[in-house]
Amino acid sequence: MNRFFITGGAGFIGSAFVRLLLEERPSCNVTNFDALTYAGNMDNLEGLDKTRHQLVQGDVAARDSVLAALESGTDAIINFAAESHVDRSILSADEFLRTNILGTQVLLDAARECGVRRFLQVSTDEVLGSLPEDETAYFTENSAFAPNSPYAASKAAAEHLVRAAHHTFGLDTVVTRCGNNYGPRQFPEKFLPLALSNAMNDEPIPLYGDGQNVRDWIYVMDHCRAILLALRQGHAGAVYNIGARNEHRNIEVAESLLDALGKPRSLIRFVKDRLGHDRRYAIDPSRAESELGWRPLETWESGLRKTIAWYQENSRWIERARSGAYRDYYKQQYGTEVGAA
Ligand code: NAD
Ligand code: TDX
Repeated sequence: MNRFFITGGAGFIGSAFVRLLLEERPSCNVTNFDALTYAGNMDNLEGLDKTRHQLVQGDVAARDSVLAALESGTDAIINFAAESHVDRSILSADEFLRTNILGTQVLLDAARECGVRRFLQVSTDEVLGSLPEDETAYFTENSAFAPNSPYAASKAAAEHLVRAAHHTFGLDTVVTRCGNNYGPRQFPEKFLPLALSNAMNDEPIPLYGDGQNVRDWIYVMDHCRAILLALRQGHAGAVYNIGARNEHRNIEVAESLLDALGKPRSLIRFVKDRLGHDRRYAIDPSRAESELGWRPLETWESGLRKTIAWYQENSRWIERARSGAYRDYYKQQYGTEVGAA
């Protein structure tokens, strides 16, 4: 495989994947198809080899734009494009349905029409709902779907459409389902970069509810390496759960960040809980480990160290991300201004 059509490649995970691909495959060519929404960031593409990477601004739900950008001879579509933030889906779900569901179907149709060899859907553990706080319960590839937020429901619908394209039309598809990513270039609406950027500025960290919800954290490049392996070695029609066996309660994450920055734990503020807040996510990645030979390279400690260092060295990136429309969203979500101590 040498010609890749990557959607959402200006976002957090997509841009990390483009970087990895250009490094790992010196002769590959990447079309990066991205609508450049609030979450798409040209800064994320700085320094990439322009001779092998072309950004095309376009909407995955617009059939004509997708077909115009998708060149014949494309080997694989990797679909990262999505509205990705749960809290925004609770405020308004329309864009989630359009991008995440209609957009996925448009891409599946285009893949068939243009003879693309493989379609990889980047999905999420959230399609499986919430686990009890019992450490022996894990999400497997056979767990039942139980999406609880509009975001999760839209990603579940997208997965069903991918499954249907494989079953009905024989399209070669692979689905990867990952947990909570963290690392460089994550938009500071998500918990970890929000907590980190607030703490760096001596601003409070808003913790929803009792702060005891559990997430299974993975360093973004480990997720991207798993996607690359699934693309190359995954079975047609298969689903792979990707997780680093790294569960932490939200309060522990906040405390780890504050301790690493030498900031007081008094910066933690308990705020109103998220509606329908899933209690625990935990992934069993055995299939990815045995079939793909995948293992995470970063520990929680090394991943956090790299992430904190990146945000400390890239204050201009954070300032730009925390300006403009972000300020309106922050006020609506938290009832306080960005920067309010
Ligand atoms: P992100 O919000 O940082 O980036 C999304 C990208 O998609 C942006 O560049 C945006 O401009 C683009 N986009 C949005 N709507 C579009 C449209 N209509 N047409 C074309 N491009 C559009 O998201 P992320 O955190 O990088 O997540 C990437 C993918 O991984 C998503 O599909 C998400 O559901 C999935 N995922 C994310 C996580 C996580 O922890 N962030 C975990 C598991 C799965
Ligand atoms: O201000 C906050 N305070 C807080 O306590 C925010 C934004 C979040 N939280 C909590 C909610 C969650 O329990 O932190 C946890 C993580 O929240 P998010 O970063 O919003 O992630 P989550 O809802 O778990 O979903 C993420 O993982 C799966 C991604 O955003 C999804 O795109 C991915 O599919």
